[in-house]
Amino acid sequence: MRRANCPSMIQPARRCDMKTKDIPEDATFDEYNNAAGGWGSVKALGSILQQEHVIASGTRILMHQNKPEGFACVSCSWAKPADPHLFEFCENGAKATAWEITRKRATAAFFAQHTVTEMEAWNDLELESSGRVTEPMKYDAASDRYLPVSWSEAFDDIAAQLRAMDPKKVVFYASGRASLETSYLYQLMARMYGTNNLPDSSNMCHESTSVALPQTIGVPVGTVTLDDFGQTDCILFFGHNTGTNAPRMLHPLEEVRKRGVPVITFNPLRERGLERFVNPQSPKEMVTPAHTDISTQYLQIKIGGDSAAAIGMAKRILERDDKARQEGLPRLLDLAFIEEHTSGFEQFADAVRAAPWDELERHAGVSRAELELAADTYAGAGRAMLMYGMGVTQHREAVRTIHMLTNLLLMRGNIGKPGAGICPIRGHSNVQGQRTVGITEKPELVPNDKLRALYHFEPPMEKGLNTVEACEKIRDGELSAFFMLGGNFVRAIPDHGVMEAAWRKLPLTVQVVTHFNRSCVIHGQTSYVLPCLGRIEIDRQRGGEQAVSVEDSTGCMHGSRGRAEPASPHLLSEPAIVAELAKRLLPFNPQVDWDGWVGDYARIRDAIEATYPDIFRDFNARMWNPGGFARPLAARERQWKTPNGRANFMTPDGFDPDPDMPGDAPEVLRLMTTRGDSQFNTTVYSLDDRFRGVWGTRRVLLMNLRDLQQHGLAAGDFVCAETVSADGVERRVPHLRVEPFDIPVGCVMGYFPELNRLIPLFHHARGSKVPAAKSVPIRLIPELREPSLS
Ligand SMILES: Nc1nc2c(c(=O)[nH]1)N[C@H]1C(S)=C(S)[C@@H](COP(=O)(O)OP(=O)(O)OC[C@H]3O[C@@H](n4cnc5c(=O)[nH]c(N)nc54)[C@H](O)[C@@H]3O)O[C@H]1N2
Ligand SMILES: Nc1nc2c(c(=O)[nH]1)N[C@H]1C(S)=C(S)[C@@H](COP(=O)(O)OP(=O)(O)OC[C@H]3O[C@@H](n4cnc5c(=O)[nH]c(N)nc54)[C@H](O)[C@@H]3O)O[C@H]1N2
Ligand SMILES: [Mo]
Repeated sequence: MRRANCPSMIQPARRCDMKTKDIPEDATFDEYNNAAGGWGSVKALGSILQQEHVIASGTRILMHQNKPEGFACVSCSWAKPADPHLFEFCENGAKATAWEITRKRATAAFFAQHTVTEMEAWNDLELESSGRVTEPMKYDAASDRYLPVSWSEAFDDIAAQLRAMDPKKVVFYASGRASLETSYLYQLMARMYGTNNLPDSSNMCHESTSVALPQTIGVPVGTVTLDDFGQTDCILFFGHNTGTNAPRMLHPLEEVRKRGVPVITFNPLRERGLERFVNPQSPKEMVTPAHTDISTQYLQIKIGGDSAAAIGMAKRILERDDKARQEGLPRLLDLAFIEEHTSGFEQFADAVRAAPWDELERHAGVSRAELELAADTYAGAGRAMLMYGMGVTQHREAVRTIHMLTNLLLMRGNIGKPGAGICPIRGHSNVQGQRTVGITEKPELVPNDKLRALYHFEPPMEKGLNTVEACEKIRDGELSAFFMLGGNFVRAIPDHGVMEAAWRKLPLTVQVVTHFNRSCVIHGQTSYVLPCLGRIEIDRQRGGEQAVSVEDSTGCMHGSRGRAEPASPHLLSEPAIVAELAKRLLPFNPQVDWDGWVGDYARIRDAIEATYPDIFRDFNARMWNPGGFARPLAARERQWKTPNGRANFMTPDGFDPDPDMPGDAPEVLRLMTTRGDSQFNTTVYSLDDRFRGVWGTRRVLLMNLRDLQQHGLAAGDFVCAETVSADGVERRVPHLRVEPFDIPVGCVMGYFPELNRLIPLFHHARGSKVPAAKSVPIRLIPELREPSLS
């Protein structure tokens, strides 16, 4: 591309003296013209099985994925149908499986070869490519290496250190992968120890949902189940990259589309999976050029434009409804529903009527005509569902946006009837379930009476720390220990520059993991890495082979039985790790039979049922129901567990999606940090992002051609990205290649976690404290090229 010489060109605030070097030059960019799924998926599946050396075993194991008596996929949390396909897994689920059952091993010999300082220079892919950790390890400062340690020594020391600490200064984090059984034991241990410091990955993910929905419809989770797909007349789809992050959902979407049902998508990027899909399981589609068009209307809104888009649609519906009323025609609003079930409608409607169209268009980044068309399609549908992902939840005003999306549904009575509802698409395979069984920092969400009665202890009633609050305390040197049940916390959180430095000062860090990752490299003063069985592995305990259970995005609980031989004979299961620590940490309590629980997980499920009888009735029997069993959800029955007992319309208190974004500075761009096709969160399988045509690099910023030209940049140039913030902290990521992309003007896309250094810790959602990873104000500083590279 030629360097444009544009008169209105933005002059960089200052030049960067940084020179671009050490950049692998094998990165390529193209336009991906194929559909999602199809032969591209089959090819990708073959290469990951080969990469992890598990072609034969992987293929055998995959046949059990998401099947009755098989294992629940460790990748996304999408629903598992009662009548699974022959291959009830997607390309990315298969990648996650291959990664877990890999033949690569990070043994004691591996750790003897590499100092931790040396591994600090490794990227996420290089770190986790070391394979499965095979035995417990402890950091040794003298040799700067992780050395093997026995399980009992590790548990004794961790317990002794924790006992000497103030429980309020200890955090028990969980990533959303651990089973219901592990999660229940984990929260119980933390509470008996004396803390509600139980943040989980949901604090970086759908906590905006867990805050917003109880206020509007009185439930913390979505109301849609798989059955609703068969009965819906319209789907509104906000801020989710389905082809990559929940590909199995493309099957019900495909079925919906085959019935001619409209799907209206709101996303700054034209995500391939939401445009075209070839079902790899359909022989006909695989051998013909056939594909299914998923979206019938695609609104390429600006980053953060969702509230304005929803209000614009609501405005159109009100305008048409007002007219219908005057003319005595059928109304667009579901007046009976609004009257009988809701509160706050008039105030909401007044605010929407008063919202100026030009403001809405400016914030949404799409035209009034586009919003009106979307509204008309929606209003023409009897039953509609609304789905959304991180494009909605990871914003400063995410809670307000979810309120606005819910308003849109309530206007037409689209909650609590078949084929209708709201569907937050959760991330981790059991992130919703962990919250259900008590992993939360909010004591009011816990059945404390039940815990008291069952275990004869006084649960702590003081609010615990969520993810951002825990980070603030670590930054300020106020915490003593951080225990991680899964996850790669240090890498997943914002503000790497500030947080990595602070993390090293923590007296104790403990990580229960399958793979060595950056949070093991950036460690506390005493640091343990405790390797556990993965969910795909056979879990043998005293009472025989054990099964676990998870809750999917649609509130259905499923059993899961591991099928692969464990990666090492020295691994412990997650319930065993929690129980062994709890036994040493807590005073003896005859009400709590840690050993009995670990010997037979069915007894943990009995305890879960005793604690949550409404949700988990007949748990042990029903967990094997085909399709799982659904938790009761009041909103589905049009019962509203809100403070006022009604479904609540929420009045918008503004349209601006991001108070941190300087409105009058044209050089400031709005950055979304998002996932590529070859990663599961911070686990990076390869450097490619097939659907976006990015190959061989993750150090890239994709931007509108006009922005490139305005910045005097050409495709392939390198820049340093710098956060615009007033707190005086310099946040920069150098050596990023810029490429033109189909994205609205002013918006930029880049990858998580490489760009997390740019997100200030204070830049989080009002109300839910989810880091606002999708709207970071940045400016670009051009880099000089090394003569050899130019
Ligand atoms: N293969 C794979 N599967 C996964 C994961 C993974 O890493 N890999 N991670 C799991 C987890 S924990 C989670 S939380 C989910 C995440 O799944 P997603 O919710 O899809 O998360 P992201 O990959 O961050 O993609 C965000 C999407 O929102 C869009 N977007 C960004 N900003 C906006 C905005 O302002 N408005 C709108 N309307 N759209 C916007 C982006 O273009 C992108 O399509 O996936 C889960 N499944
Ligand atoms: N900028 C930006 N930041 C983000 C996001 C974003 O979109 N943008 N998304 C946020 C979201 S939604 C999330 S959920 C977080 C998640 O971010 P992460 O913490 O990265 O998520 P995980 O996939 O849980 O963590 C990966 C690690 O889990 C360990 N692991 C894998 N399987 C198991 C197991 O069975 N048991 C145990 N104990 N450990 C296991 C492996 O060692 C692996 O290194 O990142 C958040 N951070
Ligand atoms: Mo997530």
